[in-house]
Amino acid sequence: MADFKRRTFFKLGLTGLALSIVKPSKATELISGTFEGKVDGPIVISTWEHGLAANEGAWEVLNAGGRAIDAVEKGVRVTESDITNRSVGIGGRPDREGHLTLDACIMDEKSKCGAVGYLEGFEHPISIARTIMENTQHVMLVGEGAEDFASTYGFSKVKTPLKEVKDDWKKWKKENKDVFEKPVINHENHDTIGMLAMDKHGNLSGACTTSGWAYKMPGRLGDSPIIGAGLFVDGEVGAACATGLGEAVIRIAGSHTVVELMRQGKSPQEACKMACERIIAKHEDLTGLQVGFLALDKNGNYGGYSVYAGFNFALKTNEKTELVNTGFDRNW
Ligand code: SD4
Repeated sequence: MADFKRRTFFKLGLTGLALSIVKPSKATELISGTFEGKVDGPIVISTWEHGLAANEGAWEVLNAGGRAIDAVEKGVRVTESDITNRSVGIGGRPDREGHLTLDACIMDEKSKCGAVGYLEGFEHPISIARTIMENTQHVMLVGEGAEDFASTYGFSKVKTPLKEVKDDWKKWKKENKDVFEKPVINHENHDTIGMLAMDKHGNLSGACTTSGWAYKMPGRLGDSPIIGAGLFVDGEVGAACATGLGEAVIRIAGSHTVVELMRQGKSPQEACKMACERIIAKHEDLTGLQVGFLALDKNGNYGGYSVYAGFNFALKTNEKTELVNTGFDRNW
């Protein structure tokens, strides 16, 4: 399944921002589902192919009758520890100055949530986000404050970026001297893991974690650590998460929008589609502007949708282990 995704890069004419896009996936033997469905019993869905391994981690908890919040934390930790993954966790790509800064958030069925942003030198931002959720009156800590908090709570430091990632960055810097000296935000690839789960008690939770936009401007936060943008859970309605160009997701409070549409009676897949349509309506130039949403409602209905073709998600239930292509608005 190597070379599953290919990416190319375009510039957004109007804004001058250079944006990343995620190109269509090739079919694999694992793609056998439809992009919407319903299950009884525990379920976990997560973004992209790396979600397959992450779902297995989450499933250990769900299958043992554990809580959705524990499942999503355990699940995305698998991806955070995967040093071959260049868009999540310790293997991620750095910002334009060479600092790998990580963003994550987590939310449970009771609207308890925690988030961490611009975190450098820790392997598991998702667990730090959960520790913030459970041990402070705050929702989000960023930068040095978050790092001090993590150290206080016993998280150990790791050295980032990895040598091979640093070498890539040096090469990028050399080849993009103009961009580096006059930053216009960057133009590299990025994916994220967003995960949604429902446990056997019907409780929903979600997690989202990323290294964000590769070679981003220092200080940039995307949607992934922002509750309501990269992730939103309402235990009485459903849960949603996002991947793709974070700035576009933030502009429409994407995951919150999806959950509110489900509250109004839309199916998860319809809600994801409508959120994509809103993004399309709000952006004059959609060149390379890929965003994908996943959603799961409290009745076990799930779905996904993306602006461009090529977004997929991993699904795991008692009956199924699948990688599923979502519906989309347009081809590349
Ligand atoms: C971000 N939304 O930082 C994240 C990156 C991502 O697929 O999801 N890429 O904007």
